[in-house]
Amino acid sequence: MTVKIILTEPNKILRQVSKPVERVGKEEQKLMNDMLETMYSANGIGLAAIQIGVPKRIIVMDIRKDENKREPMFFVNPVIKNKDELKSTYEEGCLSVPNQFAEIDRPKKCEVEYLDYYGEKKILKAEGLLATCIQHEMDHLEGILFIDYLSKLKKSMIIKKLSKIKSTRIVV
Ligand code: GNR
Ligand code: NI
Repeated sequence: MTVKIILTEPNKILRQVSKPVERVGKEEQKLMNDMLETMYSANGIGLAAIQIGVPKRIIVMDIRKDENKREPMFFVNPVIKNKDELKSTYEEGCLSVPNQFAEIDRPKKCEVEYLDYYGEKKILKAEGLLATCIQHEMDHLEGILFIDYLSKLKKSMIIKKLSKIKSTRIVV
């Protein structure tokens, strides 16, 4: 497993729409392992492949903060089936928008259909942080970042700050 460099805003690659995976093979599994390693080493709870520069519809997540109790989740070609009318607000951050946080409203619950690490079809009912995180990650697959939901002023202030530092960050 390899720790990869996480791309950060305003890197244009993050705005690409990721492509569906045709088959979950060795290459995809290796990518998922690298993504997981990269996510853990950056202390994130989720990571989309595009964040390490690969435009495939693949997400890894582990919303448990406890290092001793890891529960990695893998999502290939995820599709949201049901979105709750009810919204919930969560203070979001993003490894591609370092050190910036904002409250974002998203559907409180959702159902996700996806392929797992072994290419098997699964359905997950998510709520709370899990629902927030999966929706945040699925936005990455469409080239969307949480700052896109903020006012023009707030968004441009964040991009201005980030533009001053290097556009890539080495994750140790
Ligand atoms: O590590 C992360 N934490 C987080 C907190 C609230 C809402 C979403 C997230 S996802 C983020 C990792 C990341 O950027 N994934 O794309
Ligand atoms: Ni993110």
